Amino acid sequence: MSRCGGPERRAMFRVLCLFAAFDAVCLLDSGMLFPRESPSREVKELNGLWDFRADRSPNRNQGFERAWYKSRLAETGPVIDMPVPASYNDITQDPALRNFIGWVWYEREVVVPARWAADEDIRVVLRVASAHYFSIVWVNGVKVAEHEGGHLPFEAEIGSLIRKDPTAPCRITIAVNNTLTPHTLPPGSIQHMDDRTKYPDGFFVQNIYFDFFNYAGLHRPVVLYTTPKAYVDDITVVTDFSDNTGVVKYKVSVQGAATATLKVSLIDKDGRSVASSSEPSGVLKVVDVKLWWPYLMHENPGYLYSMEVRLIASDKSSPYEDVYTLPVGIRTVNVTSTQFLINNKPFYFHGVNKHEDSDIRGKGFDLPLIVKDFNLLKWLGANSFRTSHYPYAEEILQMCDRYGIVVIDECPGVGIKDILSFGNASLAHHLDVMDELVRRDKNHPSVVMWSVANEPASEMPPAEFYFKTLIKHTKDLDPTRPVTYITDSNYARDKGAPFVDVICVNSYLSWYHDSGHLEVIPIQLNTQFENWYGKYQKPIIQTEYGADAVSGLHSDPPIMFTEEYQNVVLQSYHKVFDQKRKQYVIGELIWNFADFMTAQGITRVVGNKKGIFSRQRQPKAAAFILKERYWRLANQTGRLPPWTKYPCPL
Ligand code: BDP
Repeated sequence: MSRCGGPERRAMFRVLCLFAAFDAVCLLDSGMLFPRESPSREVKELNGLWDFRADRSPNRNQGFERAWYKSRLAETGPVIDMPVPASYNDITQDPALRNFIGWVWYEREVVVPARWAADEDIRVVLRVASAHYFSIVWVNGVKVAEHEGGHLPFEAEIGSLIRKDPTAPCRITIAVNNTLTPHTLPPGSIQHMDDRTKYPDGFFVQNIYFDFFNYAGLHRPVVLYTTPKAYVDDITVVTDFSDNTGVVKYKVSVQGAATATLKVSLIDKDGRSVASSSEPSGVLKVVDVKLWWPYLMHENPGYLYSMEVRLIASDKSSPYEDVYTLPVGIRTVNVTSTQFLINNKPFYFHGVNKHEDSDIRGKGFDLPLIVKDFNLLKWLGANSFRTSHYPYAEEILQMCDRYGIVVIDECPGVGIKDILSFGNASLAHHLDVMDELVRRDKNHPSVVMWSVANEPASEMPPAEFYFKTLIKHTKDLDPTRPVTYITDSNYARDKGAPFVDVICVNSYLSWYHDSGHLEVIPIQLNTQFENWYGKYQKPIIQTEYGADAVSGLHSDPPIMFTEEYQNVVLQSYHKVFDQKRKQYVIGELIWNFADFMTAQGITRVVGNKKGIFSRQRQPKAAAFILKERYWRLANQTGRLPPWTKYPCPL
């Protein structure tokens, strides 16, 4: 099983970091490079239909008792078709599966190319990009991996198992359990209802403290990929520039070779090599550098070089060669007491909060939806988003890199409300998750800040130690990016704010408080900003604000849940933002980009309706208000070429 290490490794890791900040990110015990094809690597996607069965036994344990992984799933009971990637919840007509809690079983037989099995010098790696929440993986009945956490990838090398019987099909079984406990991220709890006058036998519910549906299953691609025995295991880049010379500090880690020769080349978009080295770590200098700029801040946003790492290992008779190519954007990020600087220029976040969420697929990875969303972001003039409330698919971050969309990368620390979730077990897991997140996303130029949590109960006494430790750990992992968490607590009682680099505040004025009273927004929002800035003198992002609006519901004068009310809430906030962005407010992210599914409850009408687009990505009136504003802001705060002068050409 390949996971970031436990407490001992972390202790060692922290000590080392004090001495070598740059090395810090390289010390995770193995890399998690995105699987890419290259002359030395093949990728085989296992997306498609898998056999599926939910374990409906009372203790949800029959699959283990009867060892469902030992033979074909269809031999131990009924199976249904389940698409991968997708959440399983909305695929069938069965309400029990929609709301299922416990183990579900996926299985698929794969034909492995004969040469993969024949060649002992090929590593065959099984990679699961996201299985929510806890998973166990078997290959031909042998357990190969176990992973906790629903949003980050894990891998297992399975070459030796395939070689045991190269002619047999390779049967992959994945059991996934969506049960959340006070120590998982996000936390939850199971409540058994034992009053038999009210509830049927065995009745229990999953309590969650976050506002989105707890979709589950194999959410992102499952792939097999190969590398040679000696291979590039990880690459870390940190970039800088001075005048017009770009600086790429890099470190390559190699596995499987006692001795190896490396060739590292940085190649520009025209295919020219602009710098090279043969050292495993070093500095590449790029003359006349083309910096990575955010969308609408430069006429050529999202410029990426390719770092080609070529490894030749010759510890055997025949040399191995491995080639891995990493996209690299050269940019810097800095924070002052009033500004967020990208490439030393003030950057104002005008963007959105999103969810991975859509009809039928739930949280399943879906390229048509993803590309549509990027087209909507461009249309809107949004330059940024936050991955509320968990890490998104790597393919989404790759698009952000290419489009120049700036990302606040959030871990699944949402709904940390219970005192039990501030204990040592929770903190240890939270540190592990940050290890995994930074390991996966450290090289994306689009990622400019880490968010370690959303709206925790940060006024509770243990929050001080918890966030001090967590934020320090994250800074040790990556000294190059600011770290924050998102707060909705009171500025005077918030225990973690002293440790964050940027204050990120959520507020729902005239919605959850003073409902219907739009007139309170200017005064209360002004007070909110003055209080936070007055106490901490750190720049502030309004990371959430908004109001539910049911598409097509109208009322003038505006009343709650109509498109008009949502408009006025937004416009009232905008007036205050326009005053405060001259001082220390450095961004505004609307809640939410699109309507999304939630648990059922009396405040949600088939989900949360605070989207400026419907769940089907059709605009509400608010989308046009925001579009007008964002393009205007881009013209005032960005450096746009004449062709993008407002009104936008789209
Ligand atoms: C915020 C949460 C977000 C919710 C939103 C809302 O961060 O997850 O969806 O409130 O209530 O507090 O719409």
